[in-house]
Amino acid sequence: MDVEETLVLVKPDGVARNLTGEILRRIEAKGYSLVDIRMIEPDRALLAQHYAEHEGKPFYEPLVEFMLSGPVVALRVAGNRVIEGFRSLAGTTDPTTAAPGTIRGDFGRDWGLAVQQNLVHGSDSPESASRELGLWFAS
Ligand code: RTP
Ligand code: MG
Repeated sequence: MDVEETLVLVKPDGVARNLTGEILRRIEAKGYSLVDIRMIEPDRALLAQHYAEHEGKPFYEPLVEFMLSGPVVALRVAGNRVIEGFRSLAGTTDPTTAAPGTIRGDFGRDWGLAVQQNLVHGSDSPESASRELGLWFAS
């Protein structure tokens, strides 16, 4: 067994479209466990830390504006190989080409905006998961 924890965010589009329950249902149906949950209105400082790797990229500012547009639901999720497993449930970044059956493939929308509204974030490595869980579940 390789039990891990990962940070999942239901982004503002997912919360606004009432998809939080559907996303959590898929996570639990896969066999992963919900360890903690918080609804958060992130500020720029939190988002700057969370998205530090993307600073300077063309989509960075629109991404931050999108993430400031409404509340986010943060999930601490545990399970065997859950970091890779959740990213598989989420599908690829671009919702237009994400496979049907994935969260982004089934529900994500590309309105031609600078940032796709792709509903969820999932940590991409054990190091990212540890760092991001510390940011979103601080204190
Ligand atoms: P995430 O971090 O949200 O789980 O998504 P990801 O790994 O699939 O994508 P990443 O490359 O880390 O990008 C973070 C988020 O930035 C937005 N993005 N827009 N317009 C673009 O080309 C573009 N590229 C990335 C998406 O919201 C993506 O989830
Ligand atoms: Mg990423």
